[in-house]
Amino acid sequence: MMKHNYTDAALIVVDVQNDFIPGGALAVAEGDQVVPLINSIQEKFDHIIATQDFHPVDHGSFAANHPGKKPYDQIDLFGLTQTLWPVHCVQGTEGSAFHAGLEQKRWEAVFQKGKNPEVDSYSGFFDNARRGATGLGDYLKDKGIQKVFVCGLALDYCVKFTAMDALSLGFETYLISDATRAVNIYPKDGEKAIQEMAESGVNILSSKDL
Ligand code: VGL
Ligand code: ZN
Repeated sequence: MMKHNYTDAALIVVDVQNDFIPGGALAVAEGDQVVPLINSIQEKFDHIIATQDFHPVDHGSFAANHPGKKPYDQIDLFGLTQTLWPVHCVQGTEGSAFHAGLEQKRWEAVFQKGKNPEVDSYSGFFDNARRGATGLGDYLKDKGIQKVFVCGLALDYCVKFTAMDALSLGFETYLISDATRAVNIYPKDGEKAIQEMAESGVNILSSKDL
């Protein structure tokens, strides 16, 4: 694997927040294991951006807001199929905070998402209906970024959607496959996500190849 030139590259650290860490409300198995790895990966990049899942307590993706429904059920939410989640990453709570061991000193910006109660937002760029943009795409273009490297949580949701949107916006897109973990509601969801990304043109690499 060729070593990269990072002047026109950005690292996007997706949703490394307490609620996605073992012990959190929507725990991702081994989610804590990406933290030291992401800290060392950050040293390679001049541009580091983070995303933060940041829901109001009345968010439509929470099973608790749909009487009779339970987490991981699917519903129609204003015309889109929505997987229902445990209450997680509520604005201002400890669960929404970044993991305490995650290095944040060199972050340029944090893009919050999932604030509209009527639509979920897995991607750091757009909500799931693609009605609203966070500004991340324009931010990266304004900085002259051409390559986007994605890591964080969770592989089968927010990491995948962020990488796919980066690709659709014309960025050369890379998944750092050892710096992410999957929710795996169904076994192999993580593997399938990698396959789907690879087939779409996302470059899959390991942190040792950076
Ligand atoms: C995520 C489910 C719900 C994620 C966020 O960060 O992958 N997954 N909200
Ligand atoms: Zn969420």
